[in-house]
Amino acid sequence: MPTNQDVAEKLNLVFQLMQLAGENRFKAIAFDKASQTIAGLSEDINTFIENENLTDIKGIGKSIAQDIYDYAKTGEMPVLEDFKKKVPVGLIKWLDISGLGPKNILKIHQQFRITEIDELKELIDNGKLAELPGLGGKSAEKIAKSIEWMEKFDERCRLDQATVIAESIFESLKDLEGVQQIEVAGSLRRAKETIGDIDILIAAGEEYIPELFEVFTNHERVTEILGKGDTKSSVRTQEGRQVDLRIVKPENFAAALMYFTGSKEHNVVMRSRARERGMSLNEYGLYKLKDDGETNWDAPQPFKDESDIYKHLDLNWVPPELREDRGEFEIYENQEELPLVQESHIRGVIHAHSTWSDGKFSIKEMAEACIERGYEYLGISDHSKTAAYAGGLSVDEIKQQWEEIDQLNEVYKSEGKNFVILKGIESDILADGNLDYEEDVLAGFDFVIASVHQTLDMPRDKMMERMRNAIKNPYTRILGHPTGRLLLKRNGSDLDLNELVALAVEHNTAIEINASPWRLDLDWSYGNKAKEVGLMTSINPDAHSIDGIDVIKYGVRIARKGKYEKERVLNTKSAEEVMEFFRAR
Ligand code: DGT
Ligand code: CA
Ligand code: CA
Ligand code: ZN
Repeated sequence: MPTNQDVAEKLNLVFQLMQLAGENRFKAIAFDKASQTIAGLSEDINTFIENENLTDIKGIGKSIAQDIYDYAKTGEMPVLEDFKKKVPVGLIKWLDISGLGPKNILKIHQQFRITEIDELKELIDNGKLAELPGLGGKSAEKIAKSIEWMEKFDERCRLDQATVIAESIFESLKDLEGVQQIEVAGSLRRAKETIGDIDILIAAGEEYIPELFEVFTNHERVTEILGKGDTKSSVRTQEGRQVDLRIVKPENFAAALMYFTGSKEHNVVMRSRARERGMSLNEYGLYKLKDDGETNWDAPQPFKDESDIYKHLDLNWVPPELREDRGEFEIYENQEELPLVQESHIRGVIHAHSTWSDGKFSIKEMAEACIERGYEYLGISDHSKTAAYAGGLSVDEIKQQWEEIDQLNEVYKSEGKNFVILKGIESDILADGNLDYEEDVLAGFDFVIASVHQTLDMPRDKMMERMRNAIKNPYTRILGHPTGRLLLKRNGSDLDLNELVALAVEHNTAIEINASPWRLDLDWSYGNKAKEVGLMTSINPDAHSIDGIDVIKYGVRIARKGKYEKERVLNTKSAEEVMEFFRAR
């Protein structure tokens, strides 16, 4: 019996090979989407296979369903075998080489019969690639450079890394002459947890383009110019990130912004909504369709911003974070907006470490940093005793810490400050799901965050059992970083997160969105389930330093992406309301 992962991988392979084979883009994207859906599916795919109801899963059409049935029955997926005959699997890696599109990859392969990147490097070194018609020495050099970079740097980076780079380039461009509008687009505007390349879009008159590109390619972060055309220029920064700058005519800006914000999946639905309404949507605008179904470029539909374009398609404006084709169309067809959480709603900090365990600053210093930032409370949660490597607290130390917190709170009170420190702990979830202290100790905290820090790789059923016990524990008020993943470094525990979300609601426990850009855990993609069952979350910085408090902004973006309304974010509430939630058990 195939696992969900097996099926997802096979479908992804089809997607990649289709790209290489120059197959119709929509067809290819359908496989990509089906693959992602199944990888994120909480139920066992075999249940659907046995019941022959795969098409009940959103994003799985009839034909892909058939491919999966065939695969389950025979161990082979005919569509995949077909494409494997057309293009060798080894070429997939080549798709990551910037400056080398699927067409050229296939051409090189057919000419030289090679499939490995090492062989490609050899071809470049001995000058053979440059002799291939249509390529030349310049391209060969560029490809060599790309390979070098690719091997040196990961293909994606974290949200915070991309944000820092994008902000500095954005700042250097935004006030230049001729810039009428400027926005970051792509996955960064959508707040994906990892970013491939950074996309920036400018509206400017044609006469300004050369100078704008000049400034862009001379930015201090830029180490290499990957491409420079009439309207698009790409660079590599010293961090190894690619940044694309596109400059469009002011009248095309809104359509281009929508197009380059994506996601691809969102765009596909938008385009089909346009066609259903006799229109064609592209990166330039919205146009009437001619009788033969072609775009009538002489019949543009008026719009001044993204919102107008959505209106034409009977939708309200969709916040960029939600543009993933995960239910946003149903929502914004009917609703003006969702009351999503915003950074300005956050009133306090929950989940922070101090020098009592592995934090860099004292409780007082952390508290002062919170006050400076306008927060009304700080929920200190140092590590518990089992986390000895992280300076976990003994029962004695806990008592001393409580005294310190009481004293500090006295001072704030006498000074008339609207600020309070809450006594928490980040208790390890032990292997059997128990918390780390006896009941009488646990009862003394204002709140307990329960987190797994060791043995993350138990089999799914064992891990679920462990989590279930932790959630059922009446002292658990927040489940911390549920999967334990470290983005681009380590996969998290194997868990049924949909079930976990439901369990948390059943036991009136919150699950945090750990705002550390390494984690962003709980993942936003469980937001639909969370919304359905009414999960309470808390956007927690897991701060180990003062700077560490400021990652809350990434957590907010991920929470928005997960469709969390302000109401369902614990730390948008007052200290009293938060305490009420902690006590309600
Ligand atoms: P990334 O860079 O991998 O983190 O993800 P994105 O979403 O930024 O992707 P990117 O940079 O390749 O393209 C930016 C946006 O442009 C993408 O979200 C949607 C749009 N776009 C690019 N290529 C296509 C395409 O082939 N079809 C459609 N529908 N949209 C595309
Ligand atoms: Ca991008
Ligand atoms: Ca891009
Ligand atoms: Zn932790």
